[in-house]
Amino acid sequence: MSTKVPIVENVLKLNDELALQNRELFQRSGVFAVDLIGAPGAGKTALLEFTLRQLKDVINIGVIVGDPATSRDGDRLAKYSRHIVQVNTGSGCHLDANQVRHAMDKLKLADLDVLIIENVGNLICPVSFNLGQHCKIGMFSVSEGDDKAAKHPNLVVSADLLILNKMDLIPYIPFDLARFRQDVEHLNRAAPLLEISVVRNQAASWLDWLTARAGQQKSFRKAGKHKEKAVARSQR
Ligand SMILES: Nc1nc2c(ncn2[C@@H]2O[C@H](COP(=O)(O)OP(=O)(O)OP(=O)(O)O)[C@@H](O)[C@H]2O)c(=O)[nH]1
Ligand SMILES: [Mg+2]
Repeated sequence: MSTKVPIVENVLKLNDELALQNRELFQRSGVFAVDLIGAPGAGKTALLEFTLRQLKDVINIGVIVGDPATSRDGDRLAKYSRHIVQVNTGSGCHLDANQVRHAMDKLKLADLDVLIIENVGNLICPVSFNLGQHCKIGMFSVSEGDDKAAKHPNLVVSADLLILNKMDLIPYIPFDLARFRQDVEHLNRAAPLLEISVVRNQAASWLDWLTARAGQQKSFRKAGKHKEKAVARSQR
């Protein structure tokens, strides 16, 4: 009877410890890491294809992509970057810190500015598992219906950035945009909400956000390195 809750707690505790190690590796490599969470079909991989295409001469992006059974997303992304690792989770409904750690072993972090982790399509399970990322992104799309932010408050509350994709479909399907915006604002005023359409290549706000955050991470690392050198000099 009493074993059930402690087992779940232990799993999350172990995951948190591994996530901390992942975070240290990201910090040391100066890599800005994001966890992209959204429902199946929200357009996560489409957004990453667009991003890799648009930013290929600007920043080096690696992707770890989680999927229960196929390498299809990884194959799509491999057309645009050699820094792609596909993780099959089988019956698992989310990626965990250990899977990300193993996938990171297949990447040269030192060559990257940004690592995007496309989580398994799911709005619930991935939210509880810290991967060591700097930012968590919650992605919704118009075709899922305007009630999804309200129905999945844990994702909205914990996200650093929210994306609403498939804005091109607004004229064709019932979607109360004002209500969706209101639900998001009610749950999380701090996270920006970016309304985009990947198929129309209308996602400049996302590219701006990503490049700005990647730049901040790089300067943070440079400042850290200067500080380390200054401390080493003062100890000589
Ligand atoms: N209309 C429209 N369709 C889009 C847009 N972005 C993506 N799609 C389509 O949505 C479908 C799902 O896109 P994916 O990128 O595979 O979605 P995903 O979130 O990666 O899905 P999973 O990996 O299965 O969770 C594809 O048919 C895309 O072409 C968009 O902005 N507008
Ligand atoms: Mg995908």
